[in-house]
Amino acid sequence: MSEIKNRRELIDLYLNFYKSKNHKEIPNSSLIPQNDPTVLFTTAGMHPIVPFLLGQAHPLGKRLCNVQRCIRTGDINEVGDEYHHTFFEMLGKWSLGDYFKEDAIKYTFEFFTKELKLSKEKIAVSVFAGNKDSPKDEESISVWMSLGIPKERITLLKDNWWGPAGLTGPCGPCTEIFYWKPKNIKAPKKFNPKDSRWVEIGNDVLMEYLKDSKENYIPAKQKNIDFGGGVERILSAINGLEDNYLTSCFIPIINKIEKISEKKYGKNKEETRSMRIIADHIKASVFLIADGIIPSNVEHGYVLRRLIRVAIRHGKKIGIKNFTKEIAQSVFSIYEDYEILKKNKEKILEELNNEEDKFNQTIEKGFAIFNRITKDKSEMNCKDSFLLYQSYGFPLEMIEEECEERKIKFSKEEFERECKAHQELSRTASAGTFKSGLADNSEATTKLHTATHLLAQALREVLKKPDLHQKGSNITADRARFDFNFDRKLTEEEIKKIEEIVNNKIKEKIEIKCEEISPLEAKKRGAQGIFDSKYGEKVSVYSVGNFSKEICAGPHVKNTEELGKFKIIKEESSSAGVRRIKAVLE
Ligand code: ALA
Repeated sequence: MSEIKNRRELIDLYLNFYKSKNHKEIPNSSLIPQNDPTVLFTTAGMHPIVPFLLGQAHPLGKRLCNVQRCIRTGDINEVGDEYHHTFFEMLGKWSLGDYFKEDAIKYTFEFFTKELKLSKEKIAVSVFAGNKDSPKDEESISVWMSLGIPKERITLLKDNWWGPAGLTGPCGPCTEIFYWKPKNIKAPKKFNPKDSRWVEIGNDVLMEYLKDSKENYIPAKQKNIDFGGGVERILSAINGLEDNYLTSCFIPIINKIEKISEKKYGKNKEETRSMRIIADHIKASVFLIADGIIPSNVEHGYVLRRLIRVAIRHGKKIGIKNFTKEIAQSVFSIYEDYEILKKNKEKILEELNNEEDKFNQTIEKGFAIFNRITKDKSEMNCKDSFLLYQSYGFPLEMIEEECEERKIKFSKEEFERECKAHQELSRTASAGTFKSGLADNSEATTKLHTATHLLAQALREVLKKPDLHQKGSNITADRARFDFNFDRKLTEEEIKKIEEIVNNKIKEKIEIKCEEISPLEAKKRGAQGIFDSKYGEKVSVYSVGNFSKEICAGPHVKNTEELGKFKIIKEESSSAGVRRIKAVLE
């Protein structure tokens, strides 16, 4: 087995291997995707190359490789165990319509067994089992067998499928490679993917399909390979470690936390969990600030704020305060190869410090109120806890923890009920403001709002652009203005067709439904919009029959028949790559 301990050594070995197979290295891009507003963050190496996966020629050719920084907020609540992270690095390789399954699998196998010298006896793989959209992947099975992987180490899985990363785009079955981690226990003959001692170290996505906005899987003209392998996991596997936080990707941070908290990592379960959360979240925050994000209450900035604040909360649990800057220094020491960290060092430290100060003040104020409202009480009522949370920004987790410590009764269910009641109240209130503020015209605006949903879907269909989305919108009582990503003037014929589709939907008298679901569920159901902006929270998804489904705050009419007649009055350029439509309802 390889002696590699350092992440950069692993990355260099990987890149050199693929360069020797005629791959060209592409840059490690920003964590903020440049051309894809349906996702907040770069979650895999393939994000920046979607246009090339779709057929555009890449200036560096058909074989690419890189290491890409990634953020996944999807399992943020899992962070705290041995192997979940929000920030990680992904090794990637791509074939853009060049080699396919056989070579992809052979390269992957060669890298792991020859370069990293992993024993074949400890390798297992999974292959796509087939479903209604795509058949069982027989070819991958025979390639793995030709490489000497026995049948009982090849498992067929229905969910061996990857992508698309956003709502639509390239995707396909995948084949994953697993490694048996324990050093002193022999790998079982038969592979059981549920046994967590088998750890996934790489994934070859065999991109044969394009998913459209109607959930159809269309065979792609260009078949691609998209490989991804997590640096932290691979390092941990090749070093026989049961815990990614013990690899060189984390150990300097963990050591720093140990030093300032005077606590030992691994000794106490809860404290170890807090240390991991601090290490992960501060690392992710450092990289986000380097990529231009600052803490705020919306979108990327909101995620950053949450990461920093959760880290601070866990700092409190292990008895440390004003630590984010110091932890950040240890992040710099691990990632010295990132120019972007060097360049933005001062800014990163300043932003972390500011946010920590702000949050400390919030907590201080919150504690004063907390003490006042719980004085001589054995119970915290839901109105008070809601006030603390909503008006003073005191985190719910802290309310729970403080109540527990002081033996004050607190019901999370009642708190959540109160939250919900309040949400409904404020919704009604804002609908009220809406009505009175716009006097007689509120109805007109509501109608135009619904019409823009129909317009967006009609545009997608007529322009055959499933990834078309809203770039901006402004609605007055007289007209709707809708900006979208498209790079040429629409023809008269296209405009006519769009109007016709919208008007047909109006005639069909379709009911508009609203559901409150999680962003993840919204994504699963194919809704348009931004998904992981406020993880954990519910979003409103408005559906117009099967025609349109969008995350939106509303308000909307109840049935399309209320809309009247839809007409486009202007189509013009708004900015580079963005067109603007003005439309009315007559
Ligand atoms: N894009 C693939 C993944 O993230 C390789 O697993």
